[in-house]
Amino acid sequence: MKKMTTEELTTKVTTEKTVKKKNAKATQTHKKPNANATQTHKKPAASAVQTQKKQTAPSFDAARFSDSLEKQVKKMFGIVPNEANNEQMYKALCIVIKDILTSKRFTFKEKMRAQGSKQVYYMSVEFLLGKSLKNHLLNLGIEDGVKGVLKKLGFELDGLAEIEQDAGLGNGGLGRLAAAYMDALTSQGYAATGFSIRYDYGIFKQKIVDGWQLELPDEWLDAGEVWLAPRVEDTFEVKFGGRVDQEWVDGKLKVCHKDYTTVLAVPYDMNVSGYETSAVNTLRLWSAKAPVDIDLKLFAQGEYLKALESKSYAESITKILYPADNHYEGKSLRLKQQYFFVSASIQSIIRKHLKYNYLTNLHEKVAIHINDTHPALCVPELMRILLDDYSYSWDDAWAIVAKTISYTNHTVMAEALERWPRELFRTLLPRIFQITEEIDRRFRGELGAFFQNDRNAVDRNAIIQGNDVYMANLCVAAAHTVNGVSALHSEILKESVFRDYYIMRPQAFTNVTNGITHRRWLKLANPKLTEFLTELIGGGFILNAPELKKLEAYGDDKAVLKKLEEIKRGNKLRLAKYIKSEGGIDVNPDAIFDVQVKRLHEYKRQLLNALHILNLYLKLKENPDLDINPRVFVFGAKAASSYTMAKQIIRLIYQLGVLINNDKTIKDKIKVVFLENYRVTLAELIIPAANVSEQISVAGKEASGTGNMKFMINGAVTMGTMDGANIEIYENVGEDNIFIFGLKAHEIDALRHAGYNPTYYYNHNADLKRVIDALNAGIAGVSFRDIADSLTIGVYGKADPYFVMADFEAYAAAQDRLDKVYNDSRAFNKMSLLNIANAGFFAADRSVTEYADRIWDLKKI
Ligand code: 26Q
Repeated sequence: MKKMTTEELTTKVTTEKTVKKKNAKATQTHKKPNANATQTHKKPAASAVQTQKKQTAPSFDAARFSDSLEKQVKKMFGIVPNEANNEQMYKALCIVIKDILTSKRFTFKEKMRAQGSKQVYYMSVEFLLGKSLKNHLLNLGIEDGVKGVLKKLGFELDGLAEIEQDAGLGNGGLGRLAAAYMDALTSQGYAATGFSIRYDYGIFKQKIVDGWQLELPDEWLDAGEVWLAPRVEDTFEVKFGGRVDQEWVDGKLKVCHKDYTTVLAVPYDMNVSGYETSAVNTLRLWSAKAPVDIDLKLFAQGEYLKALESKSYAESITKILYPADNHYEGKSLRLKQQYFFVSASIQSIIRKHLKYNYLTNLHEKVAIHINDTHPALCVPELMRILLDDYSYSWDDAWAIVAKTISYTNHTVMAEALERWPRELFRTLLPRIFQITEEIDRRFRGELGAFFQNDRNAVDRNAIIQGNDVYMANLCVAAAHTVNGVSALHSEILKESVFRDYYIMRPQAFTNVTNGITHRRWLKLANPKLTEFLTELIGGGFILNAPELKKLEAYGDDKAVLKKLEEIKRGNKLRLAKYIKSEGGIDVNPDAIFDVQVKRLHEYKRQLLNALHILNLYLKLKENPDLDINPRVFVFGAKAASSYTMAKQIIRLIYQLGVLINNDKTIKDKIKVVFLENYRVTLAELIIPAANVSEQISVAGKEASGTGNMKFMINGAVTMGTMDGANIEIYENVGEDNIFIFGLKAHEIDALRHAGYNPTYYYNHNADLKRVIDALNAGIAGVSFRDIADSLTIGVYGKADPYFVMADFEAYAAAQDRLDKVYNDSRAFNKMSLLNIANAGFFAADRSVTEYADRIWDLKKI
């Protein structure tokens, strides 16, 4: 097969989408509701009134709710509501909401049972949920009602909601996506269960001290445990270590796993609510527990530490979330975590299925989805149960597995692909390893047959290669469908990462572009904007995001544009207050708020942003009257604890703040703010306040990105490269409403191929040279020679592996363009409006519907 160039890839993606968009435009029927828009948004449309009414569900019974709350306070704390403090009221309120959801869940389960419906099981080591209280109230449509009840009792909902801590059971994009999909699946009325780990400690709390990142433990359970319901009766055993023998049992040769260590998996269930639906789904989190707390025999012999060993072995498994994102490390505890939650989940799926069904029809009732390779052990674990516990033949078992499991890939970066050392795997999971070896043996046979015994083709695609087990290969070999998370990413998978597999089985590959929970990012995070949109175009977009398109009709309406600007300014003021109270920095709400918030990684190129800021600063020093709009550069990012360069980049941004924010000579033209402990809740404050969304990864590396979508729907304009979902944002919003710069994926490949020389740019761009020299000389007294070296000569290996130097000039030019456009506030506001209007495609509701239709074969209940 002819290899497509990445250039063709980008153009292919682009043209396909353009055609689709043109068609969509052609069939678009809605018209601008009223020519006199100033009037229009004063007089709410009839549909808006309806939606607003719907918001406080007619079924809300304030007296009953108040009564339940009172009873709960009494039961939990033995007091009456006006004796309760905020913490007590918060906990009681959460329990009342949890009970409402649980009773809805009963009804929903009955419906599912009656319909014998198929379910999807979404397996993910991360679910980055954020806060739940307000989200449940929004979904149940009782926010206003509950506010009223609390008021009467002398409490403020907002005050109570602040007590909740983020459930940070994830690092970033992949974890947030899993949470978004549970919400969307539920809102769409699909039956879905999420499976993951009940980490005692979520993603660390970040403190910045003198520019250094410090990591503190995140004890989310203190305020988060109220949402969990232990289901001790559904505890399962998970077996580690030991050896595998074969024994004759009842005339049959049986596999016997012996001398293993048992860990108990105890489930804690969380309700997942959806918007205006009778559906309530479950997120099941497994916690590890030892079968006995203490070994009495050893204790009696005086072996006190040994007597406690099994307890600490077990409990370490679900103690903490690994804080690394897009980086693989072969830690045995991590492998234990993966097998632990996978084994418990698969056992639980099978037990439930067998209540009403036979195993042979598993795929008719069950779809198992693997979120990245972390749950890949689902494959051998399901095989193990079918073979060892239910005596299936290999071929029959494999047929079931292959029809049931699907897999999403989230990265093409080599350092993020999981590869477990064979010996570690074999010792920790001897039976699972045997099965994996057999899968590999048979798969090698298939590869050999297909590639006519081309040894290289077999070796490079096998599951076990040398001393390593390649988890992505295991997933692709087993899954009936493999998908990428944006159009470009899915093309790259087919053309490079999984090229041979694609040639073998093209029908197995597809794309599902990521989506976001637009209700959280609009209605919860930006209520003023939501209210205004509802006045203009009705509230239909809340359930059906593509209706945002109706907003296009107001693109030239001065009053609407002005109002949008006012709302944005209000959100900027809210953020400015936070910046002042957290960091003591004064920022001007009339400046451009230019934001880059996401995990810190070199490929995401926060460094490119920092170099541009430094460049601007040096220009301002030369000419304090430089004609630019005032700008506030806002950053938020956690770095993996062992990622030295990432931490150094945080320090650079911090030092830029020290240098720039205190320099009176530049007349407050620019400010730099690094907000510590970026998390979902902080994103809800920052994103609605952004004018500019920085999405500047090196092309070909960001699988999709989802922050880009959250900014877009909140009216920020993207400054971005042609990478991941930026390409689809570009397609949807049109080239005039986005700032695109830099090398395309195929150009990056070509440059890499030709031999990339970053010092060329140093020598040929005077601005860049000055910036790099300044890093060497020091920023506010701290030298950043290591960063400068990494860009020019290379510290560990190649210099500038993410092409910062190559894209610098184009980036600076795009920033200049943006600054010029901002001079015309109407033009900029129109861009902002068109971004909101065209963000509908990026709703998770659309993504999960695609998964349901094209991958899981799932019907709404
Ligand atoms: C693996 C093994 C050992 C330790 C850690 C890991 C690990 C953990 C987390 C590897 C990767 C992750 C997370 C990856 C991630 O968040 N990827 C992002 O997924 C988003 C949702 O699809 C995309 O939008 C982003 O582009 C992608 O970077």
